[in-house]
Amino acid sequence: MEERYNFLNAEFRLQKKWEDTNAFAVENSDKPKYYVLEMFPYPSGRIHMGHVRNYTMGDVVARYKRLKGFDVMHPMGWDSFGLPAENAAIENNVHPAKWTRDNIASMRGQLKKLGLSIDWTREISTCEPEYYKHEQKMFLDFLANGLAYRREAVVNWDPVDNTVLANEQVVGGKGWRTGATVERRRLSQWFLKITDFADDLLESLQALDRWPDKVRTMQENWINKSTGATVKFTTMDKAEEISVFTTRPDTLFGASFIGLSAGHFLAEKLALKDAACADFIAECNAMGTSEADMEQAEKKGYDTGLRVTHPFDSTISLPVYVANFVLMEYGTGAVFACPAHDQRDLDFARKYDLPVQTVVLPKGEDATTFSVENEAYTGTGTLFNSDFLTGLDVETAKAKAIEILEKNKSGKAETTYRLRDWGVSRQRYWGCPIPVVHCDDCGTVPVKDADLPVKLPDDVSFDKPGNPLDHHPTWKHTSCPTCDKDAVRETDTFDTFFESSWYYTRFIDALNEDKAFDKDMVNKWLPVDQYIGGIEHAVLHLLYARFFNRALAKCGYHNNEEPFKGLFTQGMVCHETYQDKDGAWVNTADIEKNEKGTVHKDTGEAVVVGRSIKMSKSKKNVVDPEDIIATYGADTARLFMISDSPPERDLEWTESGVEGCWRYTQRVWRLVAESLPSLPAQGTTQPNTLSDKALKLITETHHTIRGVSDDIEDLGFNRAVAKLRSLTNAIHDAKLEGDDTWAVRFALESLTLMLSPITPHLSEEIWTQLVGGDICSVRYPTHNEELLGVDTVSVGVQVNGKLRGQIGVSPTATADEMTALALALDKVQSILNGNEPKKIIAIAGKIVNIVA
Ligand code: ANZ
Ligand code: ZN
Repeated sequence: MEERYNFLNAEFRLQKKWEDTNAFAVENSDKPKYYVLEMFPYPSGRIHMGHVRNYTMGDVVARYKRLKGFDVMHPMGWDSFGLPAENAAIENNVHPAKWTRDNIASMRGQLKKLGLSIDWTREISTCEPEYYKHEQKMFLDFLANGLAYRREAVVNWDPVDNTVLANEQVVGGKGWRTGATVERRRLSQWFLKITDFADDLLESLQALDRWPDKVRTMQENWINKSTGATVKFTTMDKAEEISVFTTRPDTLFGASFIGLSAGHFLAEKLALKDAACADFIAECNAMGTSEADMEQAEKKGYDTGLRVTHPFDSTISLPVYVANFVLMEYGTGAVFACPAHDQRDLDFARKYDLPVQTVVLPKGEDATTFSVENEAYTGTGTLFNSDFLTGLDVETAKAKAIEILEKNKSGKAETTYRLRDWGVSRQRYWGCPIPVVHCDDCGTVPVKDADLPVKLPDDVSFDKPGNPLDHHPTWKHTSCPTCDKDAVRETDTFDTFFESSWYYTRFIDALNEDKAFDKDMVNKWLPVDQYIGGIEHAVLHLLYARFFNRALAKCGYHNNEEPFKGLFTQGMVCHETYQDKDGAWVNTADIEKNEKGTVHKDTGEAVVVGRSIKMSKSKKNVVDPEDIIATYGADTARLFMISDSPPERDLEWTESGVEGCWRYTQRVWRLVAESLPSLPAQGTTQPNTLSDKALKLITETHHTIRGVSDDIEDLGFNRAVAKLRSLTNAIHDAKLEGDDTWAVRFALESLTLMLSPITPHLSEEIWTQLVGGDICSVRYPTHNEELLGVDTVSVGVQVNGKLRGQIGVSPTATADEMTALALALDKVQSILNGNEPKKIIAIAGKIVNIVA
């Protein structure tokens, strides 16, 4: 064996071999299946460290499961529709299709350099008609099954991208991509009936026990089921009826006004005759549409002059305001306000000098003195000042109020969700055309199956603002599928979340030309066993996909409902930031650290070192994965991506960390190279007599096998790496000779196999020398429970003198090994928060004390 490991040679050669033999093709055998998937990338042009981390984690799982005897599906594709391609077309005069395909080609090359064990025969790109024709068919099936519909709606309009945004794409009143303040418009839009599944989507979260709690909570809050009542208020002249949704019917006796949203039909009706009302509505419409905006904006209203009668007492009348804090798309778009017990209502009432009547008395308060000034009381208590509800607790009063409302026919129990139907129409070119035609006589007519796909035209121009499909001279002119008269195509395209809602299903049968996929194959392969991606998709993509999969099941496509059995959201990759004396960001690549400190490598000028934050182009703190792979090799990059921090946490990129990983790979190689000449032949049976030292090494190896398997099953990659490093030290330190080298071979073979999901090139090279044959066809080592029994001791880990955890180690574990395990504990990592410990005191077999 050569003395040094030449990664350049090995990685290039092995990647070519894997590619030529399609080494990671799905077998479709009778082995148990395992489907591991990372969220597929948008083809922006270059991969970044976030991708490297994400795909490394998935690949470790994929390779591990293969060694464990599973038939593994690990595919890759491109989420390739979307606005950046159109923006590139506008800015650089390149066709979106060309821009996208070129980017895919370069990113594919970059991903291959990582040595990912992907079945590339399943590669898909969502912007190709071979992909999107199937989703056009799905849409037609949704239409036929009542899961898609068109209606006029108040929409979020992004004035920069000139398109509609879904509620999920409006963040703090701004477009999620452009940051522009979103406006409201009324447009006819296509919707998917996600609300049909609201209860199921909510209830089923309970069973997703391999999802992070925070993602489940976010979805729960997004769906936000509210139980309460709708209450009807009639104007004094009985001409109009206003229905409101409330979760607090118990507080009806504290009502002081009715609030209409600016988009409420009655508000619009009044505006026709009342110019001041119209002005106020226009003012509301210029404001952001999100709840956060409404929450923050100063409460404002317009008194319409209308008065309604109280449903419980016809002698009470209430004024009707148009109010800027009432949302159009929630409940009924109208509220009754009880200022004493709702903060928004209180702010409004104080501003317009409306009555504030308390009706819920907190425990321990006196009814004669309790009052509300500027802070509403929203807690529980006993009803008072409330006629027949007086004396009841809040829950009982709610039920009683509903009972009376139902009896009087002035209201009824009601459940509402915050979740809205998913608006999927976008006024953009680079998306999947919505396969319908508008006919003057027949209305909206679906395109015939036989005429799918409705392909995007290639010859488009971007010289006018707005939708190029709409401007195209001929594309939209067609004939009606029903009556054959001249008709016009829908020129809107689907929201690109449409494509990502089912791509994981297409991978299962990616080459099927006739249909989206074979039902039996999908029934076998779904759900995805382990899905890995960013937390930013917690409510958008992950909720849409859960819905879409259910909708497909309902249309008979397959029998699976929940698409992702296990979900893991990885942390971000961060790096220090640098600024020059004028505050301008300095590229990480231009930095040099020398005896003068941190300086610009060309000018020698000192730079200010800033906080470590998520790598981003705007802060210029990115490290290009390709540079790292070229300098250190893919295995080092992979190892570093998973070894330093728990995978759900942010990872701080440091040059020294990468170098440490590189040295470790060299160390493993050297250990094997130096041991090999004295090892017994491969397959030799265990000698009858082994020294205690050798037996200890065997036991420790079994411990490591068990620990590393458990860690990888739990996605605790950093802990697994710590154990592997510790075993490497143990092999080195054992210095075994003669018959005892049997134990060294056993330990080295096990180590190589355990490392192979993480550093596949290095491991395969070592395996060839150590054993021979194909490492991919070998099974993961199994531990022998009998050998483990008594042989661990539990050692306490202290940080700054406080006990923070326990590690299980062999009684012979060295201080260094214990330290490595202690540092890998989540608790310890979180206390260190990315900083190096100031001091570590470890006493073998007793304790590890870390000074942070
Ligand atoms: C009267 C009331 C009295 C309310 C009280 C609260 C406290 P969740 O829990 O989020 O579902 N609401 C209803 N529709 C609304 C709309 N379109 N825009 C803004 N607010 C709306 O919230 C339900 C409560 O939010 C409802 O209960 C209603 O105010 C308000 F002491 O009705 B409540
Ligand atoms: Zn027609």
